[in-house]
Amino acid sequence: PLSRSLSMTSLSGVLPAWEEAELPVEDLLLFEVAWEVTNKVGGIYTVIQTKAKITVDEWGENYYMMGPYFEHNFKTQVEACEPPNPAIRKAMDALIHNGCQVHFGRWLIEGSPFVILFDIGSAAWNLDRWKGDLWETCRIGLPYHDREANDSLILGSLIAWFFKEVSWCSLNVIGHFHEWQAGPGVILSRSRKIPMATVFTTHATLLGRYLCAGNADFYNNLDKFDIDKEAGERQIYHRYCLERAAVHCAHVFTTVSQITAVEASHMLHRKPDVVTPNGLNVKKFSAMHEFQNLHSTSKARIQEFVRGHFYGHLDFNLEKTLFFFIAGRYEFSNKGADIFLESLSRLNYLLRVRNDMTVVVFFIMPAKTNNFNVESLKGQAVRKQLWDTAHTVKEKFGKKLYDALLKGQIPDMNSILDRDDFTIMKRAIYATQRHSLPPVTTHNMLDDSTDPILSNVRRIGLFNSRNDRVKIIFHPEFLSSTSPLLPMDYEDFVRGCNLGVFPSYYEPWGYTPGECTVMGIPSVTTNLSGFGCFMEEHVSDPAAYGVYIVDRRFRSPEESCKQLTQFMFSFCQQSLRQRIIQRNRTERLSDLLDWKYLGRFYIHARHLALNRAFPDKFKIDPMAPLKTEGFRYPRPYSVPPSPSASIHSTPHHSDVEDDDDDEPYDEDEEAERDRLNIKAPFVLGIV
Ligand code: 1S3
Repeated sequence: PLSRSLSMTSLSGVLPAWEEAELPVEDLLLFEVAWEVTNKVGGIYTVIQTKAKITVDEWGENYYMMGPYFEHNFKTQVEACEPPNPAIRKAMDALIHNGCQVHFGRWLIEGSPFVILFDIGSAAWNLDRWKGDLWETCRIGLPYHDREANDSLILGSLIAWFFKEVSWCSLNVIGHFHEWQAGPGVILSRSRKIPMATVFTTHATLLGRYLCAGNADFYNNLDKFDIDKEAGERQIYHRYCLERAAVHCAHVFTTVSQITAVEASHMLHRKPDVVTPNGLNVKKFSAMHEFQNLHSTSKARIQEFVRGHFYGHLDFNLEKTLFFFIAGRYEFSNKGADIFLESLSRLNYLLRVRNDMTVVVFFIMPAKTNNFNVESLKGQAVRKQLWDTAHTVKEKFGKKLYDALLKGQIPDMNSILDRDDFTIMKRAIYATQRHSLPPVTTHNMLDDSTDPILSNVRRIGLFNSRNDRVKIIFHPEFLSSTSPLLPMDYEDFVRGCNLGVFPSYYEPWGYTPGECTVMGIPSVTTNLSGFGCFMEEHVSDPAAYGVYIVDRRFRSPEESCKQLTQFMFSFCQQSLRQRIIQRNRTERLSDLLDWKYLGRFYIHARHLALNRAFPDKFKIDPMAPLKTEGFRYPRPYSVPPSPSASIHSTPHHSDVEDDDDDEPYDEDEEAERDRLNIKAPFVLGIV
């Protein structure tokens, strides 16, 4: 049945339950439009892909996603089928009979949502006419050389046409559009007065991204920018006009975080109606500490890689080595790689003089390369050879030992290995000699001399030399389980690391630290990222839960560097047991990031849009606050109450030092006490 109650129960017993008026979804059709439907470009793909399950659970066969058709994506991700609803079939046919190709199927992801994909190429012959329509409608002109903007107009024109055809059916329609590329769809649908409710969500403003990348003191000057001039100077004025027009055309405007809501108010001149934070599709393991075991297995695989990469220079103790990483789109300063490197050089100094830990830091950011470099591949080959040699000698040794024991003798240990065995072993050891330092990058970089990460590594001198306690590995390609070098997919890699470091300057939401959190891996974020602000708002003492928030808003870059260095150094000072306890705490926050909880903001945005589009039919009190009650995760029971402790906020120090970082620690009792210690709820949501 499509009519479902929209009441949501608390997930874990910690989060508040929530009630919202029931919607007759059987009388409605929901369409969600994004350039990244079945088409991975960046973070929006993650949003719609992970959210699909809860939306299908609510809307069933009345939910459709819409985006561009790309043959490869369709063949690899979509199962073609017939639309179950005759109104959809009819609307598709209207376009198809006019020479525009439209494809329908089920996207093979969790929830298996229906997708309607529009072939941009097949409709491109209409471009000039549609550009004219756009100009007539809202005086926005698109230059011929901007392929992305032209494609977005073709997609938007097809979608508005499709909605026009669907509008003949008796069902009410909601269109939810994501990001400026979906902007023409909402602009044209509204200007043609198609009876439908519309929501537009921005995941980053065009100007915000450009201005931040250009080193502007963005957040202190939000009200001072001459936005039209800035857009013109960057040659994105037409895109900016599409974005701003879409924002103002939609019945409801939303964005992903409070900080981007403030940014949008200045850059787009409309205050978002609802903040719709990004969630994840959280998988819970039946065994409570399974994620700790997965950390252990994945860490062992990373250790193997490190053994190979640092062959001949393995003079650090892998049992006292931590793995840190940064990952994402390669926007050097927006993603905070600049202050990360600076802080690493300071951490290197601190570890050399005050600690016996080593930190291996991975940079996973795609850049232009010419494949893996020989030295990195050789490292793994040498490791494999040493492993084979050890295995051969072990087999021989074991057989001789076994034979001796069968005869009731203890073998002479001095002669159990013969000269040949020693020769094999010596040759294997000689093969590990190297005359260069372990490489900083795993690939041949095309722009080696100008690459920002490598240039800064040269400046701070972190070359993986023997006395460096911070080692750098730059992997300028996304990870894959089929890689010959580091055969792990991203999720397994994250699970094996100790700390994700994401000190972003421009980050409307930022999925990377959230992904760490749901896997129980601590991370560093900032108060300029939507995720960091969200955690600051909903968690008392986030650092105690393994979410370290660097202040990049009210401090100078130098002060932020100092704070980041301190976070990392304190992390290195934790005992093995403390790290285990902290991972348990980190994982406990995952319910807060689950779409099962955060999906309520999307539901609210849709209700508001229906009310604004069809006020007689869908009544809500527009002045009433969002009926979702937020709350604050309490400080973990065992953390000392003094606020000064929150910087370090590691679990309470234990006198007992475990030898095994990976031994699960049963924290049930502590978790229960934390659950009971819930503070008074407060309202969140509407900006
Ligand atoms: C944007 O992708 P990005 O990495 O370019 O959208 C993401 C999804 O909402 C968001 O997490 C991210 O901060 C934005 O920057």
